[in-house]
Amino acid sequence: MYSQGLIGADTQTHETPEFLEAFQAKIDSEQKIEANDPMPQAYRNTLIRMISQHAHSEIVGMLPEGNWITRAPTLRRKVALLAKVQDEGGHGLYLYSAAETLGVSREQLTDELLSGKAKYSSIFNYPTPTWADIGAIGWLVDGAAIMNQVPLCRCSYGPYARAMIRVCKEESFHQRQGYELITSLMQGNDQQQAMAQDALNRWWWPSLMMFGPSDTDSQHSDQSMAWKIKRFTNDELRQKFVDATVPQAELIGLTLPDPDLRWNDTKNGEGGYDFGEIDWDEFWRVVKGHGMMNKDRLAARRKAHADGAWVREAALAHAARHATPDVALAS
Ligand code: FAQ
Repeated sequence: MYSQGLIGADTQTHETPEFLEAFQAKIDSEQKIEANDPMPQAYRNTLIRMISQHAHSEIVGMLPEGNWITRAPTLRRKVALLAKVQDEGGHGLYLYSAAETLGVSREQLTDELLSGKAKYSSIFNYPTPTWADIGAIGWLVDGAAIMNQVPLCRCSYGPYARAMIRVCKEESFHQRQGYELITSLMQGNDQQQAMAQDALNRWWWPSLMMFGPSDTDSQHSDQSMAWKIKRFTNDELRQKFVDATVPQAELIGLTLPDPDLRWNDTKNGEGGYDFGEIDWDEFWRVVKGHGMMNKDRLAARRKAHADGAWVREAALAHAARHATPDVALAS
């Protein structure tokens, strides 16, 4: 359980059955819960867990693409990539701020990431060895992120829902730049086309894993759906992503690396793609810290934090100086 900071400390509740019933009725009538509203401790903890994991994902998620900023093939590509990676950093900051409204401090969240205690999305533990990976990330990873995050704009917790609106607008640009990049490679020579196909082969399954465990194994979905934090289950969103992405791949001549993929007219009553079994052992291995890049990602974040120590010290010294009128006047 997260310790409470100052914000939210006066919103501790006695969770009587009447209180819980009234809270659920508020959720059911689609009213937003705001930072200073009373809320069950379990609702607060779920949001802190989910929003902070999301914030960490955005920050760690800058690393795989950041790897290519100095090697982008043209100035135009470099400008787009720089803007995208910077956007992801911004998303992390909005999300840490949204988590702070629940009474947890940014320092605590940062410590949990750097100590390896906190989770972040499995997808960012895969390497980016070729330029085509940048296209695949924008197209698939941001595409999956949008599928998951558009419903979060209707999350019952107001500060998270509002942060998601801007995040989704930016993710939409990211997805388009990725798909456009992959499309350009597919219009290029044999080697470029092979590079695009190889990137799709490596990113397809990890992108499907981003949506989390299947509904039968998801621990939190039922309660989060009842609280209208999540609006769709993990499997529902994964299916929507597959249905939207397969035609995009086919349009530009790419082949999905799944022999079991085929259109099924009767799926879920409205048609959809059947697809192969996800390698859940791989998913849990990566989530538990044993993916290809977990150690490098954490090492990079720890180094960035240590290198930034002087900035934090200078900012705090500046704030302290200006918070003391006598010192400010004397200077
Ligand atoms: N990786 O019971 P559920 C992005 C954990 S942002 C690692 O189903 P829940 C933008 C889960 O935390 C990507 N762990 O959990 C970008 C839980 O563990 P816990 C991040 C995972 O919360 C693009 C356990 O498994 N997006 O890509 C993963 O109901 C490009 C059981 O799972 C968000 O965070 C995973 N993939 O559903 C940035 C969106 N999946 O906490 C840079 C908000 C599950 O009990 C470049 N989050 N786990 O220890 C969500 O929608 C949900 O939290 C889910 C998981 C869907 C991720």
